[in-house]
Amino acid sequence: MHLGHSHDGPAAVSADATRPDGTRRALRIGLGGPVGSGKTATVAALCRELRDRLSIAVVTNDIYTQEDADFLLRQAVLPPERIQAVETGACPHTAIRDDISANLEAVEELEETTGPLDLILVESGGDNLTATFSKGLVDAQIFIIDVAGGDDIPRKGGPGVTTADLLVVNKTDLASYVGSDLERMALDAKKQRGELPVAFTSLTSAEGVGPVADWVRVRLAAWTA
Ligand SMILES: Nc1nc2c(ncn2[C@@H]2O[C@H](COP(=O)(O)OP(=O)(O)OP(=O)(O)O)[C@@H](O)[C@H]2O)c(=O)[nH]1
Ligand SMILES: [Mg+2]
Repeated sequence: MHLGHSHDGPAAVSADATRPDGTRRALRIGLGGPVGSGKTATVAALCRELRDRLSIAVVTNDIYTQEDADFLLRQAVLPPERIQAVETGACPHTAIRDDISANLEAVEELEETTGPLDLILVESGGDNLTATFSKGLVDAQIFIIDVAGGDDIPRKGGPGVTTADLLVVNKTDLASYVGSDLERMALDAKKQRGELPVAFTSLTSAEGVGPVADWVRVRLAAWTA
C-alpha cells in the first residue's frame, strides 16, 4: 500500500523523501520517451553498471503486457524480486502522471520487500513527446529519444525534451545509416534546454550507458548528501 502521497500532476511537490524511520528513501528516477527509443535497454545497462555498488529495483510500465519486465528478467539484470511490472491498461502517461497510484504502490512494495534500496528506476511505456512523470512519483526524470526517430525531434520540443532533468539521444551508432545530423541535434537540444544536460549514447558501443550512469551517480550523491 502507498502511504498518502500526492497524486497530483507535474506541478506537485516531490513525494516525501524520508522513510518512516527518518532515513533517506531510495532516489526514484523516471525514464520516459517515444516507443522503441531504448528505455528498457538503458534500464538494463544501468542495472549492470551500477548493481555492484548500489541496491537497485525497477518498475516497468506497459499498456497490455509485461514485456519490458520479462525482458529484464530474461537478461537477469537484477534478482527477480527487484523487478515489478505495472500493466497500465491505458495511455502510458496516465499511469505516470495522472493517476500514479499503481506505480507508487509498486515502488513502495519494492522498498518494503527488498529494501533498503538506493535507487528505483521507473520506466514509462513508450509515448509521445508530451509524456512526463508526476513529481509525486519520481525525484528526477530522464527523457530518451533516438537518432532513428529523426534528427528534428529536439527541435520539435515538448515537455520531455525541454524540461527533463537529463535528455538522452540514443542509438548514435545508427546516425550515418538514417542520415541524422548529431551536431544539429546537439544545437537544437541546447536551444530548447539551455543549461540542462544532454547525453549522446550508443548502447552497442564500448562507452555504452556510461554518460547516463555518471549522471545518476551525481544525482544520487546530491540526494544522499
Ligand atoms: N543500434 C542500437 N540499437 C539499440 C540501442 N539501444 C537500444 N537499441 C535497440 O532498440 C530496440 C528497442 O529498444 P528498447 O530498449 O526495447 O526500447 P524501449 O524504449 O524500451 O521501447 P518501448 O518500451 O516499447 O517503448 C531494441 O531492439 C534494442 O536492442 C542503441 O544504442 N543502438
Ligand atoms: Mg521498454
